[in-house]
Amino acid sequence: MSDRIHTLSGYFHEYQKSLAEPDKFWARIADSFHWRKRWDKVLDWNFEGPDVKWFVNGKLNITENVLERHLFTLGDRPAIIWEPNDPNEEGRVLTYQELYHKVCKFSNALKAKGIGKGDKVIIYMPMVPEAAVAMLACARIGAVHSVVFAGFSSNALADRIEDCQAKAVLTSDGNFRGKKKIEVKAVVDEALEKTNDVETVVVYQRTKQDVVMKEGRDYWWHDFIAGQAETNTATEMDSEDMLFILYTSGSTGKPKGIVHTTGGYMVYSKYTFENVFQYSPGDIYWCTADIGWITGHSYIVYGPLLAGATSIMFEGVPTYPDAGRFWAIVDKYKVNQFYTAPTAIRALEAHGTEPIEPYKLDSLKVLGTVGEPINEEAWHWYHTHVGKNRCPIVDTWWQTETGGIMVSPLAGVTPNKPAYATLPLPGVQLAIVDPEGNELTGNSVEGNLCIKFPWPGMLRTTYGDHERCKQTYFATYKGMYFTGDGVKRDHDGYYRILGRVDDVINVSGHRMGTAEVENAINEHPKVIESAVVGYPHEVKGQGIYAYVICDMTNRTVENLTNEIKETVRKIIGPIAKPDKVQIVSGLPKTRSGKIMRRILRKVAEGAMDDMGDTSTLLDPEVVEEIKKNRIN
Ligand code: 6R9
Repeated sequence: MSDRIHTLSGYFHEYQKSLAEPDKFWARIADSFHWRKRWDKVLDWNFEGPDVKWFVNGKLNITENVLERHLFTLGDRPAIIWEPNDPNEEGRVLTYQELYHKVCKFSNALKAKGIGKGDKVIIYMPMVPEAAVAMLACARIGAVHSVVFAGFSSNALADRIEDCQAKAVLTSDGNFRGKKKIEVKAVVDEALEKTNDVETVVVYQRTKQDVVMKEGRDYWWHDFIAGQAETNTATEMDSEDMLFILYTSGSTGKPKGIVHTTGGYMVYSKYTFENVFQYSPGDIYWCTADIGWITGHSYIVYGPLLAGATSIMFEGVPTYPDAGRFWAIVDKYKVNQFYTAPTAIRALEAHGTEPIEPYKLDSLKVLGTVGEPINEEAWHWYHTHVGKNRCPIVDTWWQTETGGIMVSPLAGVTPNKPAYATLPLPGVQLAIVDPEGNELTGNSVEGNLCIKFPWPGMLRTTYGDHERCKQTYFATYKGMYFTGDGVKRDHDGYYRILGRVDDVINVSGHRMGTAEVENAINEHPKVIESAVVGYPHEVKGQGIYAYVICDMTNRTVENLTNEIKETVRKIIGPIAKPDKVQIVSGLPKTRSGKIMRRILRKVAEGAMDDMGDTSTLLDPEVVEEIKKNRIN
C-alpha cells in the first residue's frame, strides 16, 4: 500500500492532519509495514532530555520489511542494479530474492563469529552491492552498523572504531574510482594498529590488489560466507533499538555519532522516498550519493528498498571515462528518478551540454538535489539540459540528524521555485527564530531554522554522549531542535535554505567542522595556531581557507603550505584538504582572545571593503597584513 500524495490540495490536507493529530497520522503510515507486535503508543517525547520514542514497544525487524515483505510479490524485481566504475566491466543485478539470500547468508556468517544484537560493526567499503548487503545483514541480526566513507583516512577511521568500540570491520581490498585504484584494506590495517576492539575483519575482493591478511582476524568475504545457509529468521528488535550510528561533523571537536533507531527511521525513510520522488511501482531510481553519507543510507538503501523500488548503485565518478557518464547510465537503465548533489551539477555544467547530447534522457520523470543550497544558475541548467524543461526538481533539505527529507517539493505536486526547498513534508513543524529564540511568524522573514515537534526519523542521541546531543541541538533554543541552518520564508510561505550559521563548512555537500580542520592543521609541528573559514567556491559550493601562524625556521612559505595541506589529507582525508593556506603573523582577535572569524571570512570572500565593526579588535594591524597577503 502506498501513502503517496497526488495533488497540492492533498498535500495541504495531509499536512493539516499531521499537525492536528500526529499520532493518528503516523500510525496510519506505520500500519502499512510488517510489525511482529504493534506499538502500544505512537509517540512519547520531550525535547528537554531530549527523550523521544516512536512506536513505543513495537517489535519488528527492518529487513523483514525490505526483504520478506516483498518476496512473494516482487521476488524477481531488481532490488539493486550495480554499475561499475569501468563502463566496459559488466554490471550486476540483484533481485529481491537474491538480495534476501545474500543478506541471510552474510548475517549467518556474522552470527557464527559471535556478532549479535547491540554489537557495533564498521563498514568501510566502496560502492559495491555487498556494502548494502553488509548494512542489511547487520540490521537483520540486530548489530549496529556504522558506515565510514571509504575516502576517510586511517586516523578518521580509527577514531570512529574507537568511539563506538566496533567488534568487526567490513571492508574491501581496494576501490576503483575513475582512473585510480585506491587502497582500502591497507587503510584499515593502519587504523587497527591504533585500536584494540576489532576482532574480525571481512574483506570483499574487488580490485584483486595485494593485501596483508592477519591470521585469525582477517577473512576473505567469499571464505567467510562459505557453507552458510541462505535463509534465516531475523532477530526481533524493539522500535527504539539502535539501527545505526553515522558520524558527522559539527562546529566543535571530533565528529559525533548520530544515532538512529529502528521503527521511526523505517517509517520515515520509506514515506519520504515515496512522496518526494513520487515513486511508482516499477520505476528505476538512481541516487548518486555514497553509502558513507546519510543520503546513501536513506535514499539508496533503506527508503527505496522498503518501497520495493529498484535502486541503482554506481561505483564510479561523474567524469569517468568522460563527463557524459551520468547520462550514459540514465540512458542505459532508463532511469526515472535521478538524485544528485549541486556540486556534481556544477562540475558537469563546466563541461557544457555536449556530453549530454549523445544520450536519451526521456525516461527521466523527476530530478533531485541534496547536500547544499543549489544556486539558481545550476538549478536552471539542470532543469533545462537534463530535465529538458519537463521534469520537476526536488530540492531536498535535510541532515544526517533528521534521518530523512524534511523540506522539499513533492515532485510534480508542489510548484517549483528555483533554489527553494519550498515546503515542509507532512509531520514536519518548522520554526524560524531570531537570535534570541523568538519565533518569527508570518511570511517574508529570515532567521535560524528550528523544528518544534518530533518526527519519526529524527536522531535519538549522539553515541556515548547524550549531553552533547542536548547541548548541540536542543539547548540553543528552548523546546526546539536547532538545525544550524539559516533560512528565509518568502512572501508565498516558501522556504529557501541559506546555509550554515555555525562553524560548519559545506564542501561539495560534505560537512566539515572548522575546529576539526584546525585540529588537523595544528598537528603539523611547525604550526602555532590556525583559523579556518569557508569561502564561496564555484564548483564545491564552499572551499576551505586556512590562516596559519607558523614557525618559519628552515621552511619556505611554499613548502609549509604544501605540508599543511598534506597533514590535513592524512589526518582527515582528501575532502578536508584546504584549498588555500595563508601564512600569517597573527590572527584577528578580540580583547577576550576570541578569533574574529567574521573578518577572516570577509577576507577569504574578497569582501575587503566591508569589514563591519572592528572596534573590539585587539590588533588592527594584523587585519591589514592579512588583507594585503590574501590568496586569490
Ligand atoms: C542530507 C545531508 C546537512 C547540511 C544541512 C545544510 C546542507 C543539505 C540541503 C542543504 C540547502 C539543501 N543541506 N541539503 N542546504 N539546500 N537541499 O546533506 O546531510 O551531510 O548531514 O548535511 O547540508 O546545511 O544542515 P548532511
